[in-house]
Amino acid sequence: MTGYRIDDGLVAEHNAVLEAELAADYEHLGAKLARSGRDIEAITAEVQRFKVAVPTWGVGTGGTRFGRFPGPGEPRNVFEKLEDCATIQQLVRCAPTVSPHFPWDRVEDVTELKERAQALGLGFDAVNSNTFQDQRGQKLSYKFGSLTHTDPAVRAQAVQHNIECIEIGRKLGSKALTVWIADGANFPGQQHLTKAFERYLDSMRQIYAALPEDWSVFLEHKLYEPAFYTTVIADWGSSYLAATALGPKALCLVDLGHHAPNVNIEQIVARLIQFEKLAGFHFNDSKYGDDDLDSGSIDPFRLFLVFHELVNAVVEQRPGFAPAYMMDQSHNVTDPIESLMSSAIALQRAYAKALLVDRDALSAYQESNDAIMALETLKRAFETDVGPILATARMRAGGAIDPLAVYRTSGYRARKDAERPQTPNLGGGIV
Ligand code: AOS
Ligand code: ZN
Ligand code: ZN
Repeated sequence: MTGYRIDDGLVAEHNAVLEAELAADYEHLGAKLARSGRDIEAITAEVQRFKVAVPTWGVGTGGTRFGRFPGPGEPRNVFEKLEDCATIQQLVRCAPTVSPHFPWDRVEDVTELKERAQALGLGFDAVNSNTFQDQRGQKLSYKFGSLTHTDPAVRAQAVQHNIECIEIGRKLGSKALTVWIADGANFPGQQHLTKAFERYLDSMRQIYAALPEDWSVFLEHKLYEPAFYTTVIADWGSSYLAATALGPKALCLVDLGHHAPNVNIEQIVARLIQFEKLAGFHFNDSKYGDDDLDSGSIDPFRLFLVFHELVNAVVEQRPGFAPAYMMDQSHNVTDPIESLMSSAIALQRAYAKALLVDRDALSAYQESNDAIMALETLKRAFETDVGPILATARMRAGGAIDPLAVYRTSGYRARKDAERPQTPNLGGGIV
């Protein structure tokens, strides 16, 4: 049974009030861009093509190891999570797929899950496995690792779980499995660094062998946490080595928060594109570590620089370039739906600005070593207010000019609070 949905009439009503003003802003921006040979319509059409997946766990309030403070009307199961994802898509129109997680989203009937998603207009993106926690009734513990555990029986259990995820994903119409493992060590000497990596490769080979023909496996690296001395797949180097050893279906996934502070992520992205190993992204933002803050909330310029590399790849027609985009954020103090909507728009914003870069000029400045003008060229694009493009793209796709305003006016959260009496444990909050 589907609960309350925002009436499309409310979206239309809101848009009607804002439409004239938006048209004027759009026209003004169009004229401005035209002066430098840019066609606003082409940019808007391109922005409309940009899509990002919502992780099912993202619509619940996140948490830290110190606590979780659930908000009202949180989804209590995957079906309710789908409703919230559909609401995000209804208003922003660039998030038509969800990325499920198992076992958090485990259901009796996978076909029902697929059908319920379809009925809400949603598809499925990469499937996420979980061997970083012990589940109730689980035979062997992952306390000391999963795919890299010293005990072959634990490794076999973890491999089996990943294969089950592939099976579920197949039924859902997904095309990729994302593997993030927490395996590592907290103390020097605790783990034989080379043997742990060998065990990882051995386990991943078995998972790789279970991939359907048209599937990929995304290897997600992370510097630290929960292991604090060493993590087996800590960086893009380890990820790249593993992906290369495994074969063409294995690709490296970049979660923006999974690097040491100030690491040049756009350079990592450029390298992975160059060597055809970029799987895609888990978008978020951070000030310190794996903060999982909203995309673009801390360092929008860095996000823009990442998108600049992505647009370069398209313009330069880099082979095998087809990255998967997902948001991986933990919403601790905001309404997750609001955060995800504004984050999706922040990604579109970075993309639109990257599309505005005068690449011919930039290339000439690079060739002549004109550092200041090269930077200016990027800054000119970054500093352009592309808001009218984003709002127009949304409106043309049937979404809201001002998604937050429509969402708040609708009273969606209060309606869900009434519909979804809470049980204490939502599960899956900490990402
Ligand atoms: C963990 O830090 C990672 O970001 C994971 O991508 C993810 O949040 C987790 O696997 C949930 O499925
Ligand atoms: Zn992630
Ligand atoms: Zn993370």
